[in-house]
Amino acid sequence: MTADVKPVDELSMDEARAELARLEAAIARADTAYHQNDAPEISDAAYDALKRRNAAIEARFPELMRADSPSTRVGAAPAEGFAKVRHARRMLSLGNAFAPEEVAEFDARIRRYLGLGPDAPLLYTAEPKIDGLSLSLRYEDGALVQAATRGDGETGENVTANARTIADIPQHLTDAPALLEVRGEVYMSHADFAALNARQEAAGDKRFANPRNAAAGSLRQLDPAITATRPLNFVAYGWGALSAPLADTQMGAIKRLHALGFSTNPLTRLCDGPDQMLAHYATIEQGRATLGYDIDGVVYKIDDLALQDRLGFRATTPRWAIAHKFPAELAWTRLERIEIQVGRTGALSPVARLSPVTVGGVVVSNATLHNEDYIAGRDSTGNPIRDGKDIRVGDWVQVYRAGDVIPKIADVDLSKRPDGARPYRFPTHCPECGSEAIREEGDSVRRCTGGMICPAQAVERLKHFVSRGAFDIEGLGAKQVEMFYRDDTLPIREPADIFTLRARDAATLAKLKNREGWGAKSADNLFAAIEARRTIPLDRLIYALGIRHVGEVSADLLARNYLTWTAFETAMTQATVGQGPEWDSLLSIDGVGQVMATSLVTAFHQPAERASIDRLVAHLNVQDATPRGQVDSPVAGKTVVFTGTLEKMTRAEAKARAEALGAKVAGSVSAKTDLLVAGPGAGSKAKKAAELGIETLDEDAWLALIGDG
Ligand code: 9MJ
Repeated sequence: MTADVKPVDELSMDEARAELARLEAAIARADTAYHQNDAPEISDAAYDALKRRNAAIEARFPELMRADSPSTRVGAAPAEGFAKVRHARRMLSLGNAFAPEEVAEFDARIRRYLGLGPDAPLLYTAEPKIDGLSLSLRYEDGALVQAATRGDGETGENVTANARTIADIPQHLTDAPALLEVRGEVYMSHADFAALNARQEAAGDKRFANPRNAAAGSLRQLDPAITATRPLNFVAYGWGALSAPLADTQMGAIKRLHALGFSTNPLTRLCDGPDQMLAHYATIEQGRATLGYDIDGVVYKIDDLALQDRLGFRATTPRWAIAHKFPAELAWTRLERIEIQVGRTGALSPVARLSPVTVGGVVVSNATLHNEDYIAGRDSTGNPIRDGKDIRVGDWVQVYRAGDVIPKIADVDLSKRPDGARPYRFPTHCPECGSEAIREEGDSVRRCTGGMICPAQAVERLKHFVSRGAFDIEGLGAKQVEMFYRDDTLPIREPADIFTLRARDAATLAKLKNREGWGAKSADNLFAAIEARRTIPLDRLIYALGIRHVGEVSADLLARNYLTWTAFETAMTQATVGQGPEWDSLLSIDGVGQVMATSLVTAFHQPAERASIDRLVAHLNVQDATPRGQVDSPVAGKTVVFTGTLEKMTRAEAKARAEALGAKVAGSVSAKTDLLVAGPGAGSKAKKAAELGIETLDEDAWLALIGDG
């Protein structure tokens, strides 16, 4: 800006509008030069002046602020990342099927759940499964207000400014429900991918491995000006929160989305059962090479939306849809060596280091070898796999990968086995701490017995502790945790140490602030991020403990069942594996089985582990959980027992409905039962409930109570 520029106060509306357009173009040009071409055309000070002038004019004329204004962009701060967005309705992933029998089983499972006979009509949609990344677009009163990636399904990244640059994404809708979240896939066509890579190469930038990576890399650009130069497509296939239904059927809803201006997949078909679904799968698979974009399977969905609603969800996937994946892609390469990684629970995992090879467009140099039986050519029950062929260092092996999963080894070419290759000897001691590694009866995995003294286990536990679903401490990721673990002046050896970091003596802290790559500001930011996590929801804490078999979903179940840390901790302390009321009550939680329950109780009774948990919790303020399901339903928190024949729904559906409304469903009547729902033929349970004075309803009264009557 030069000195003769008019002060903002003196600008007319038209002058302001014209200048904003000029500024927007100048800033976009500077962004591209800086971020994309790595060749800045103006100084940082001149760039800042443009942004400040833009912001000052917008402040005086807010009505002129454009949706794509440079001030909504984060391009100037590339290190900060995206803001997080909590999805109004979870973004789910799909369960997988690989064989035709699994598709038939999917249909049978749905019929069982809904209580439909094998001949009752049941329609499905079948559509290509695009291999891109999912995106949720939120429209309010027809205007696009937010775009978010899936993330972990609950929380994604706010990529609104970037999504606005995609031509397939309408900025405005007419005749749309007041609130509409449209979900679909962002992807890049083969032709655009090839052209982008050619441009990258010409500019000396890195090439993308495949169209999906290119699409993800382009959408997750901190600078929307770069996204704008990337040829991205969007296809709509679903929806999230809605103020009014789109249609009665999946097919109808897709047509409605199309009418609203979204691209939808023209290969979507209505099928009357597994035979037609498999026929359409075959058609799509045959046409796969000429589609012009990557797909990795076919998605089947129940067409009737009322049935989708009744079917609902399992932990992370809908019951009403499944992805039928194409067979995995294969390639041959040489096994260079086998390395053993030690995980957070002490599991010794063998990893194949391979001569790099391209499998389905991705360069693969590692594959999992699962466990020692797998290397030896047998499964966990001792039966041969790969016709009993073992895997040896130096062998030619066939690698395959399906979708996102870690590559695996499918086969060995014995004709190419080098002379003198020896069977692999699985270590009997931990390669990290030297402790004995043992294999318990019935376990396919050998585990290090070093526990807390094993540095590999301790570091992996810490990495888990700070991971996304756990404490998720900004600035303290896997890399930093490794550094702190190995640091002798300012060590973090267990989770509690994270919360004492700041309280250590001043001289030690000064060392952190002077350390290379740290500086006073990043150290202060880290302390602030740690402070922010001293208050932690119960489910995150349970998950963060890293107890075997307790994942995020289970941690959430446990939290919603016990509600407070004290209740949870007391129950785990008082429980004995295999007996007693605390044990029974733990097992009565739907989703908690013997294996998880044993693992939990054992962890709380292991003195070193227990002491470490206690040291941690002393530093925390644990937030109570809310009970499962809807808290405001008339049956929330009640224990319900179903007995006799239900006529309007199957037992499985009744149980899932009740649980979704916050009720606990038990198998037998006891003093803790609040309600008995008795259909015709109810026997001893109805009698016992009458003796105990427990309220008993018939099926219709139950449906009326929960609002389904
Ligand atoms: C893809 N990737 O093409 C779904 N998808 O539906 C289609 N993904 C989906 N549907 C529910 N066509 C969750 C994911």
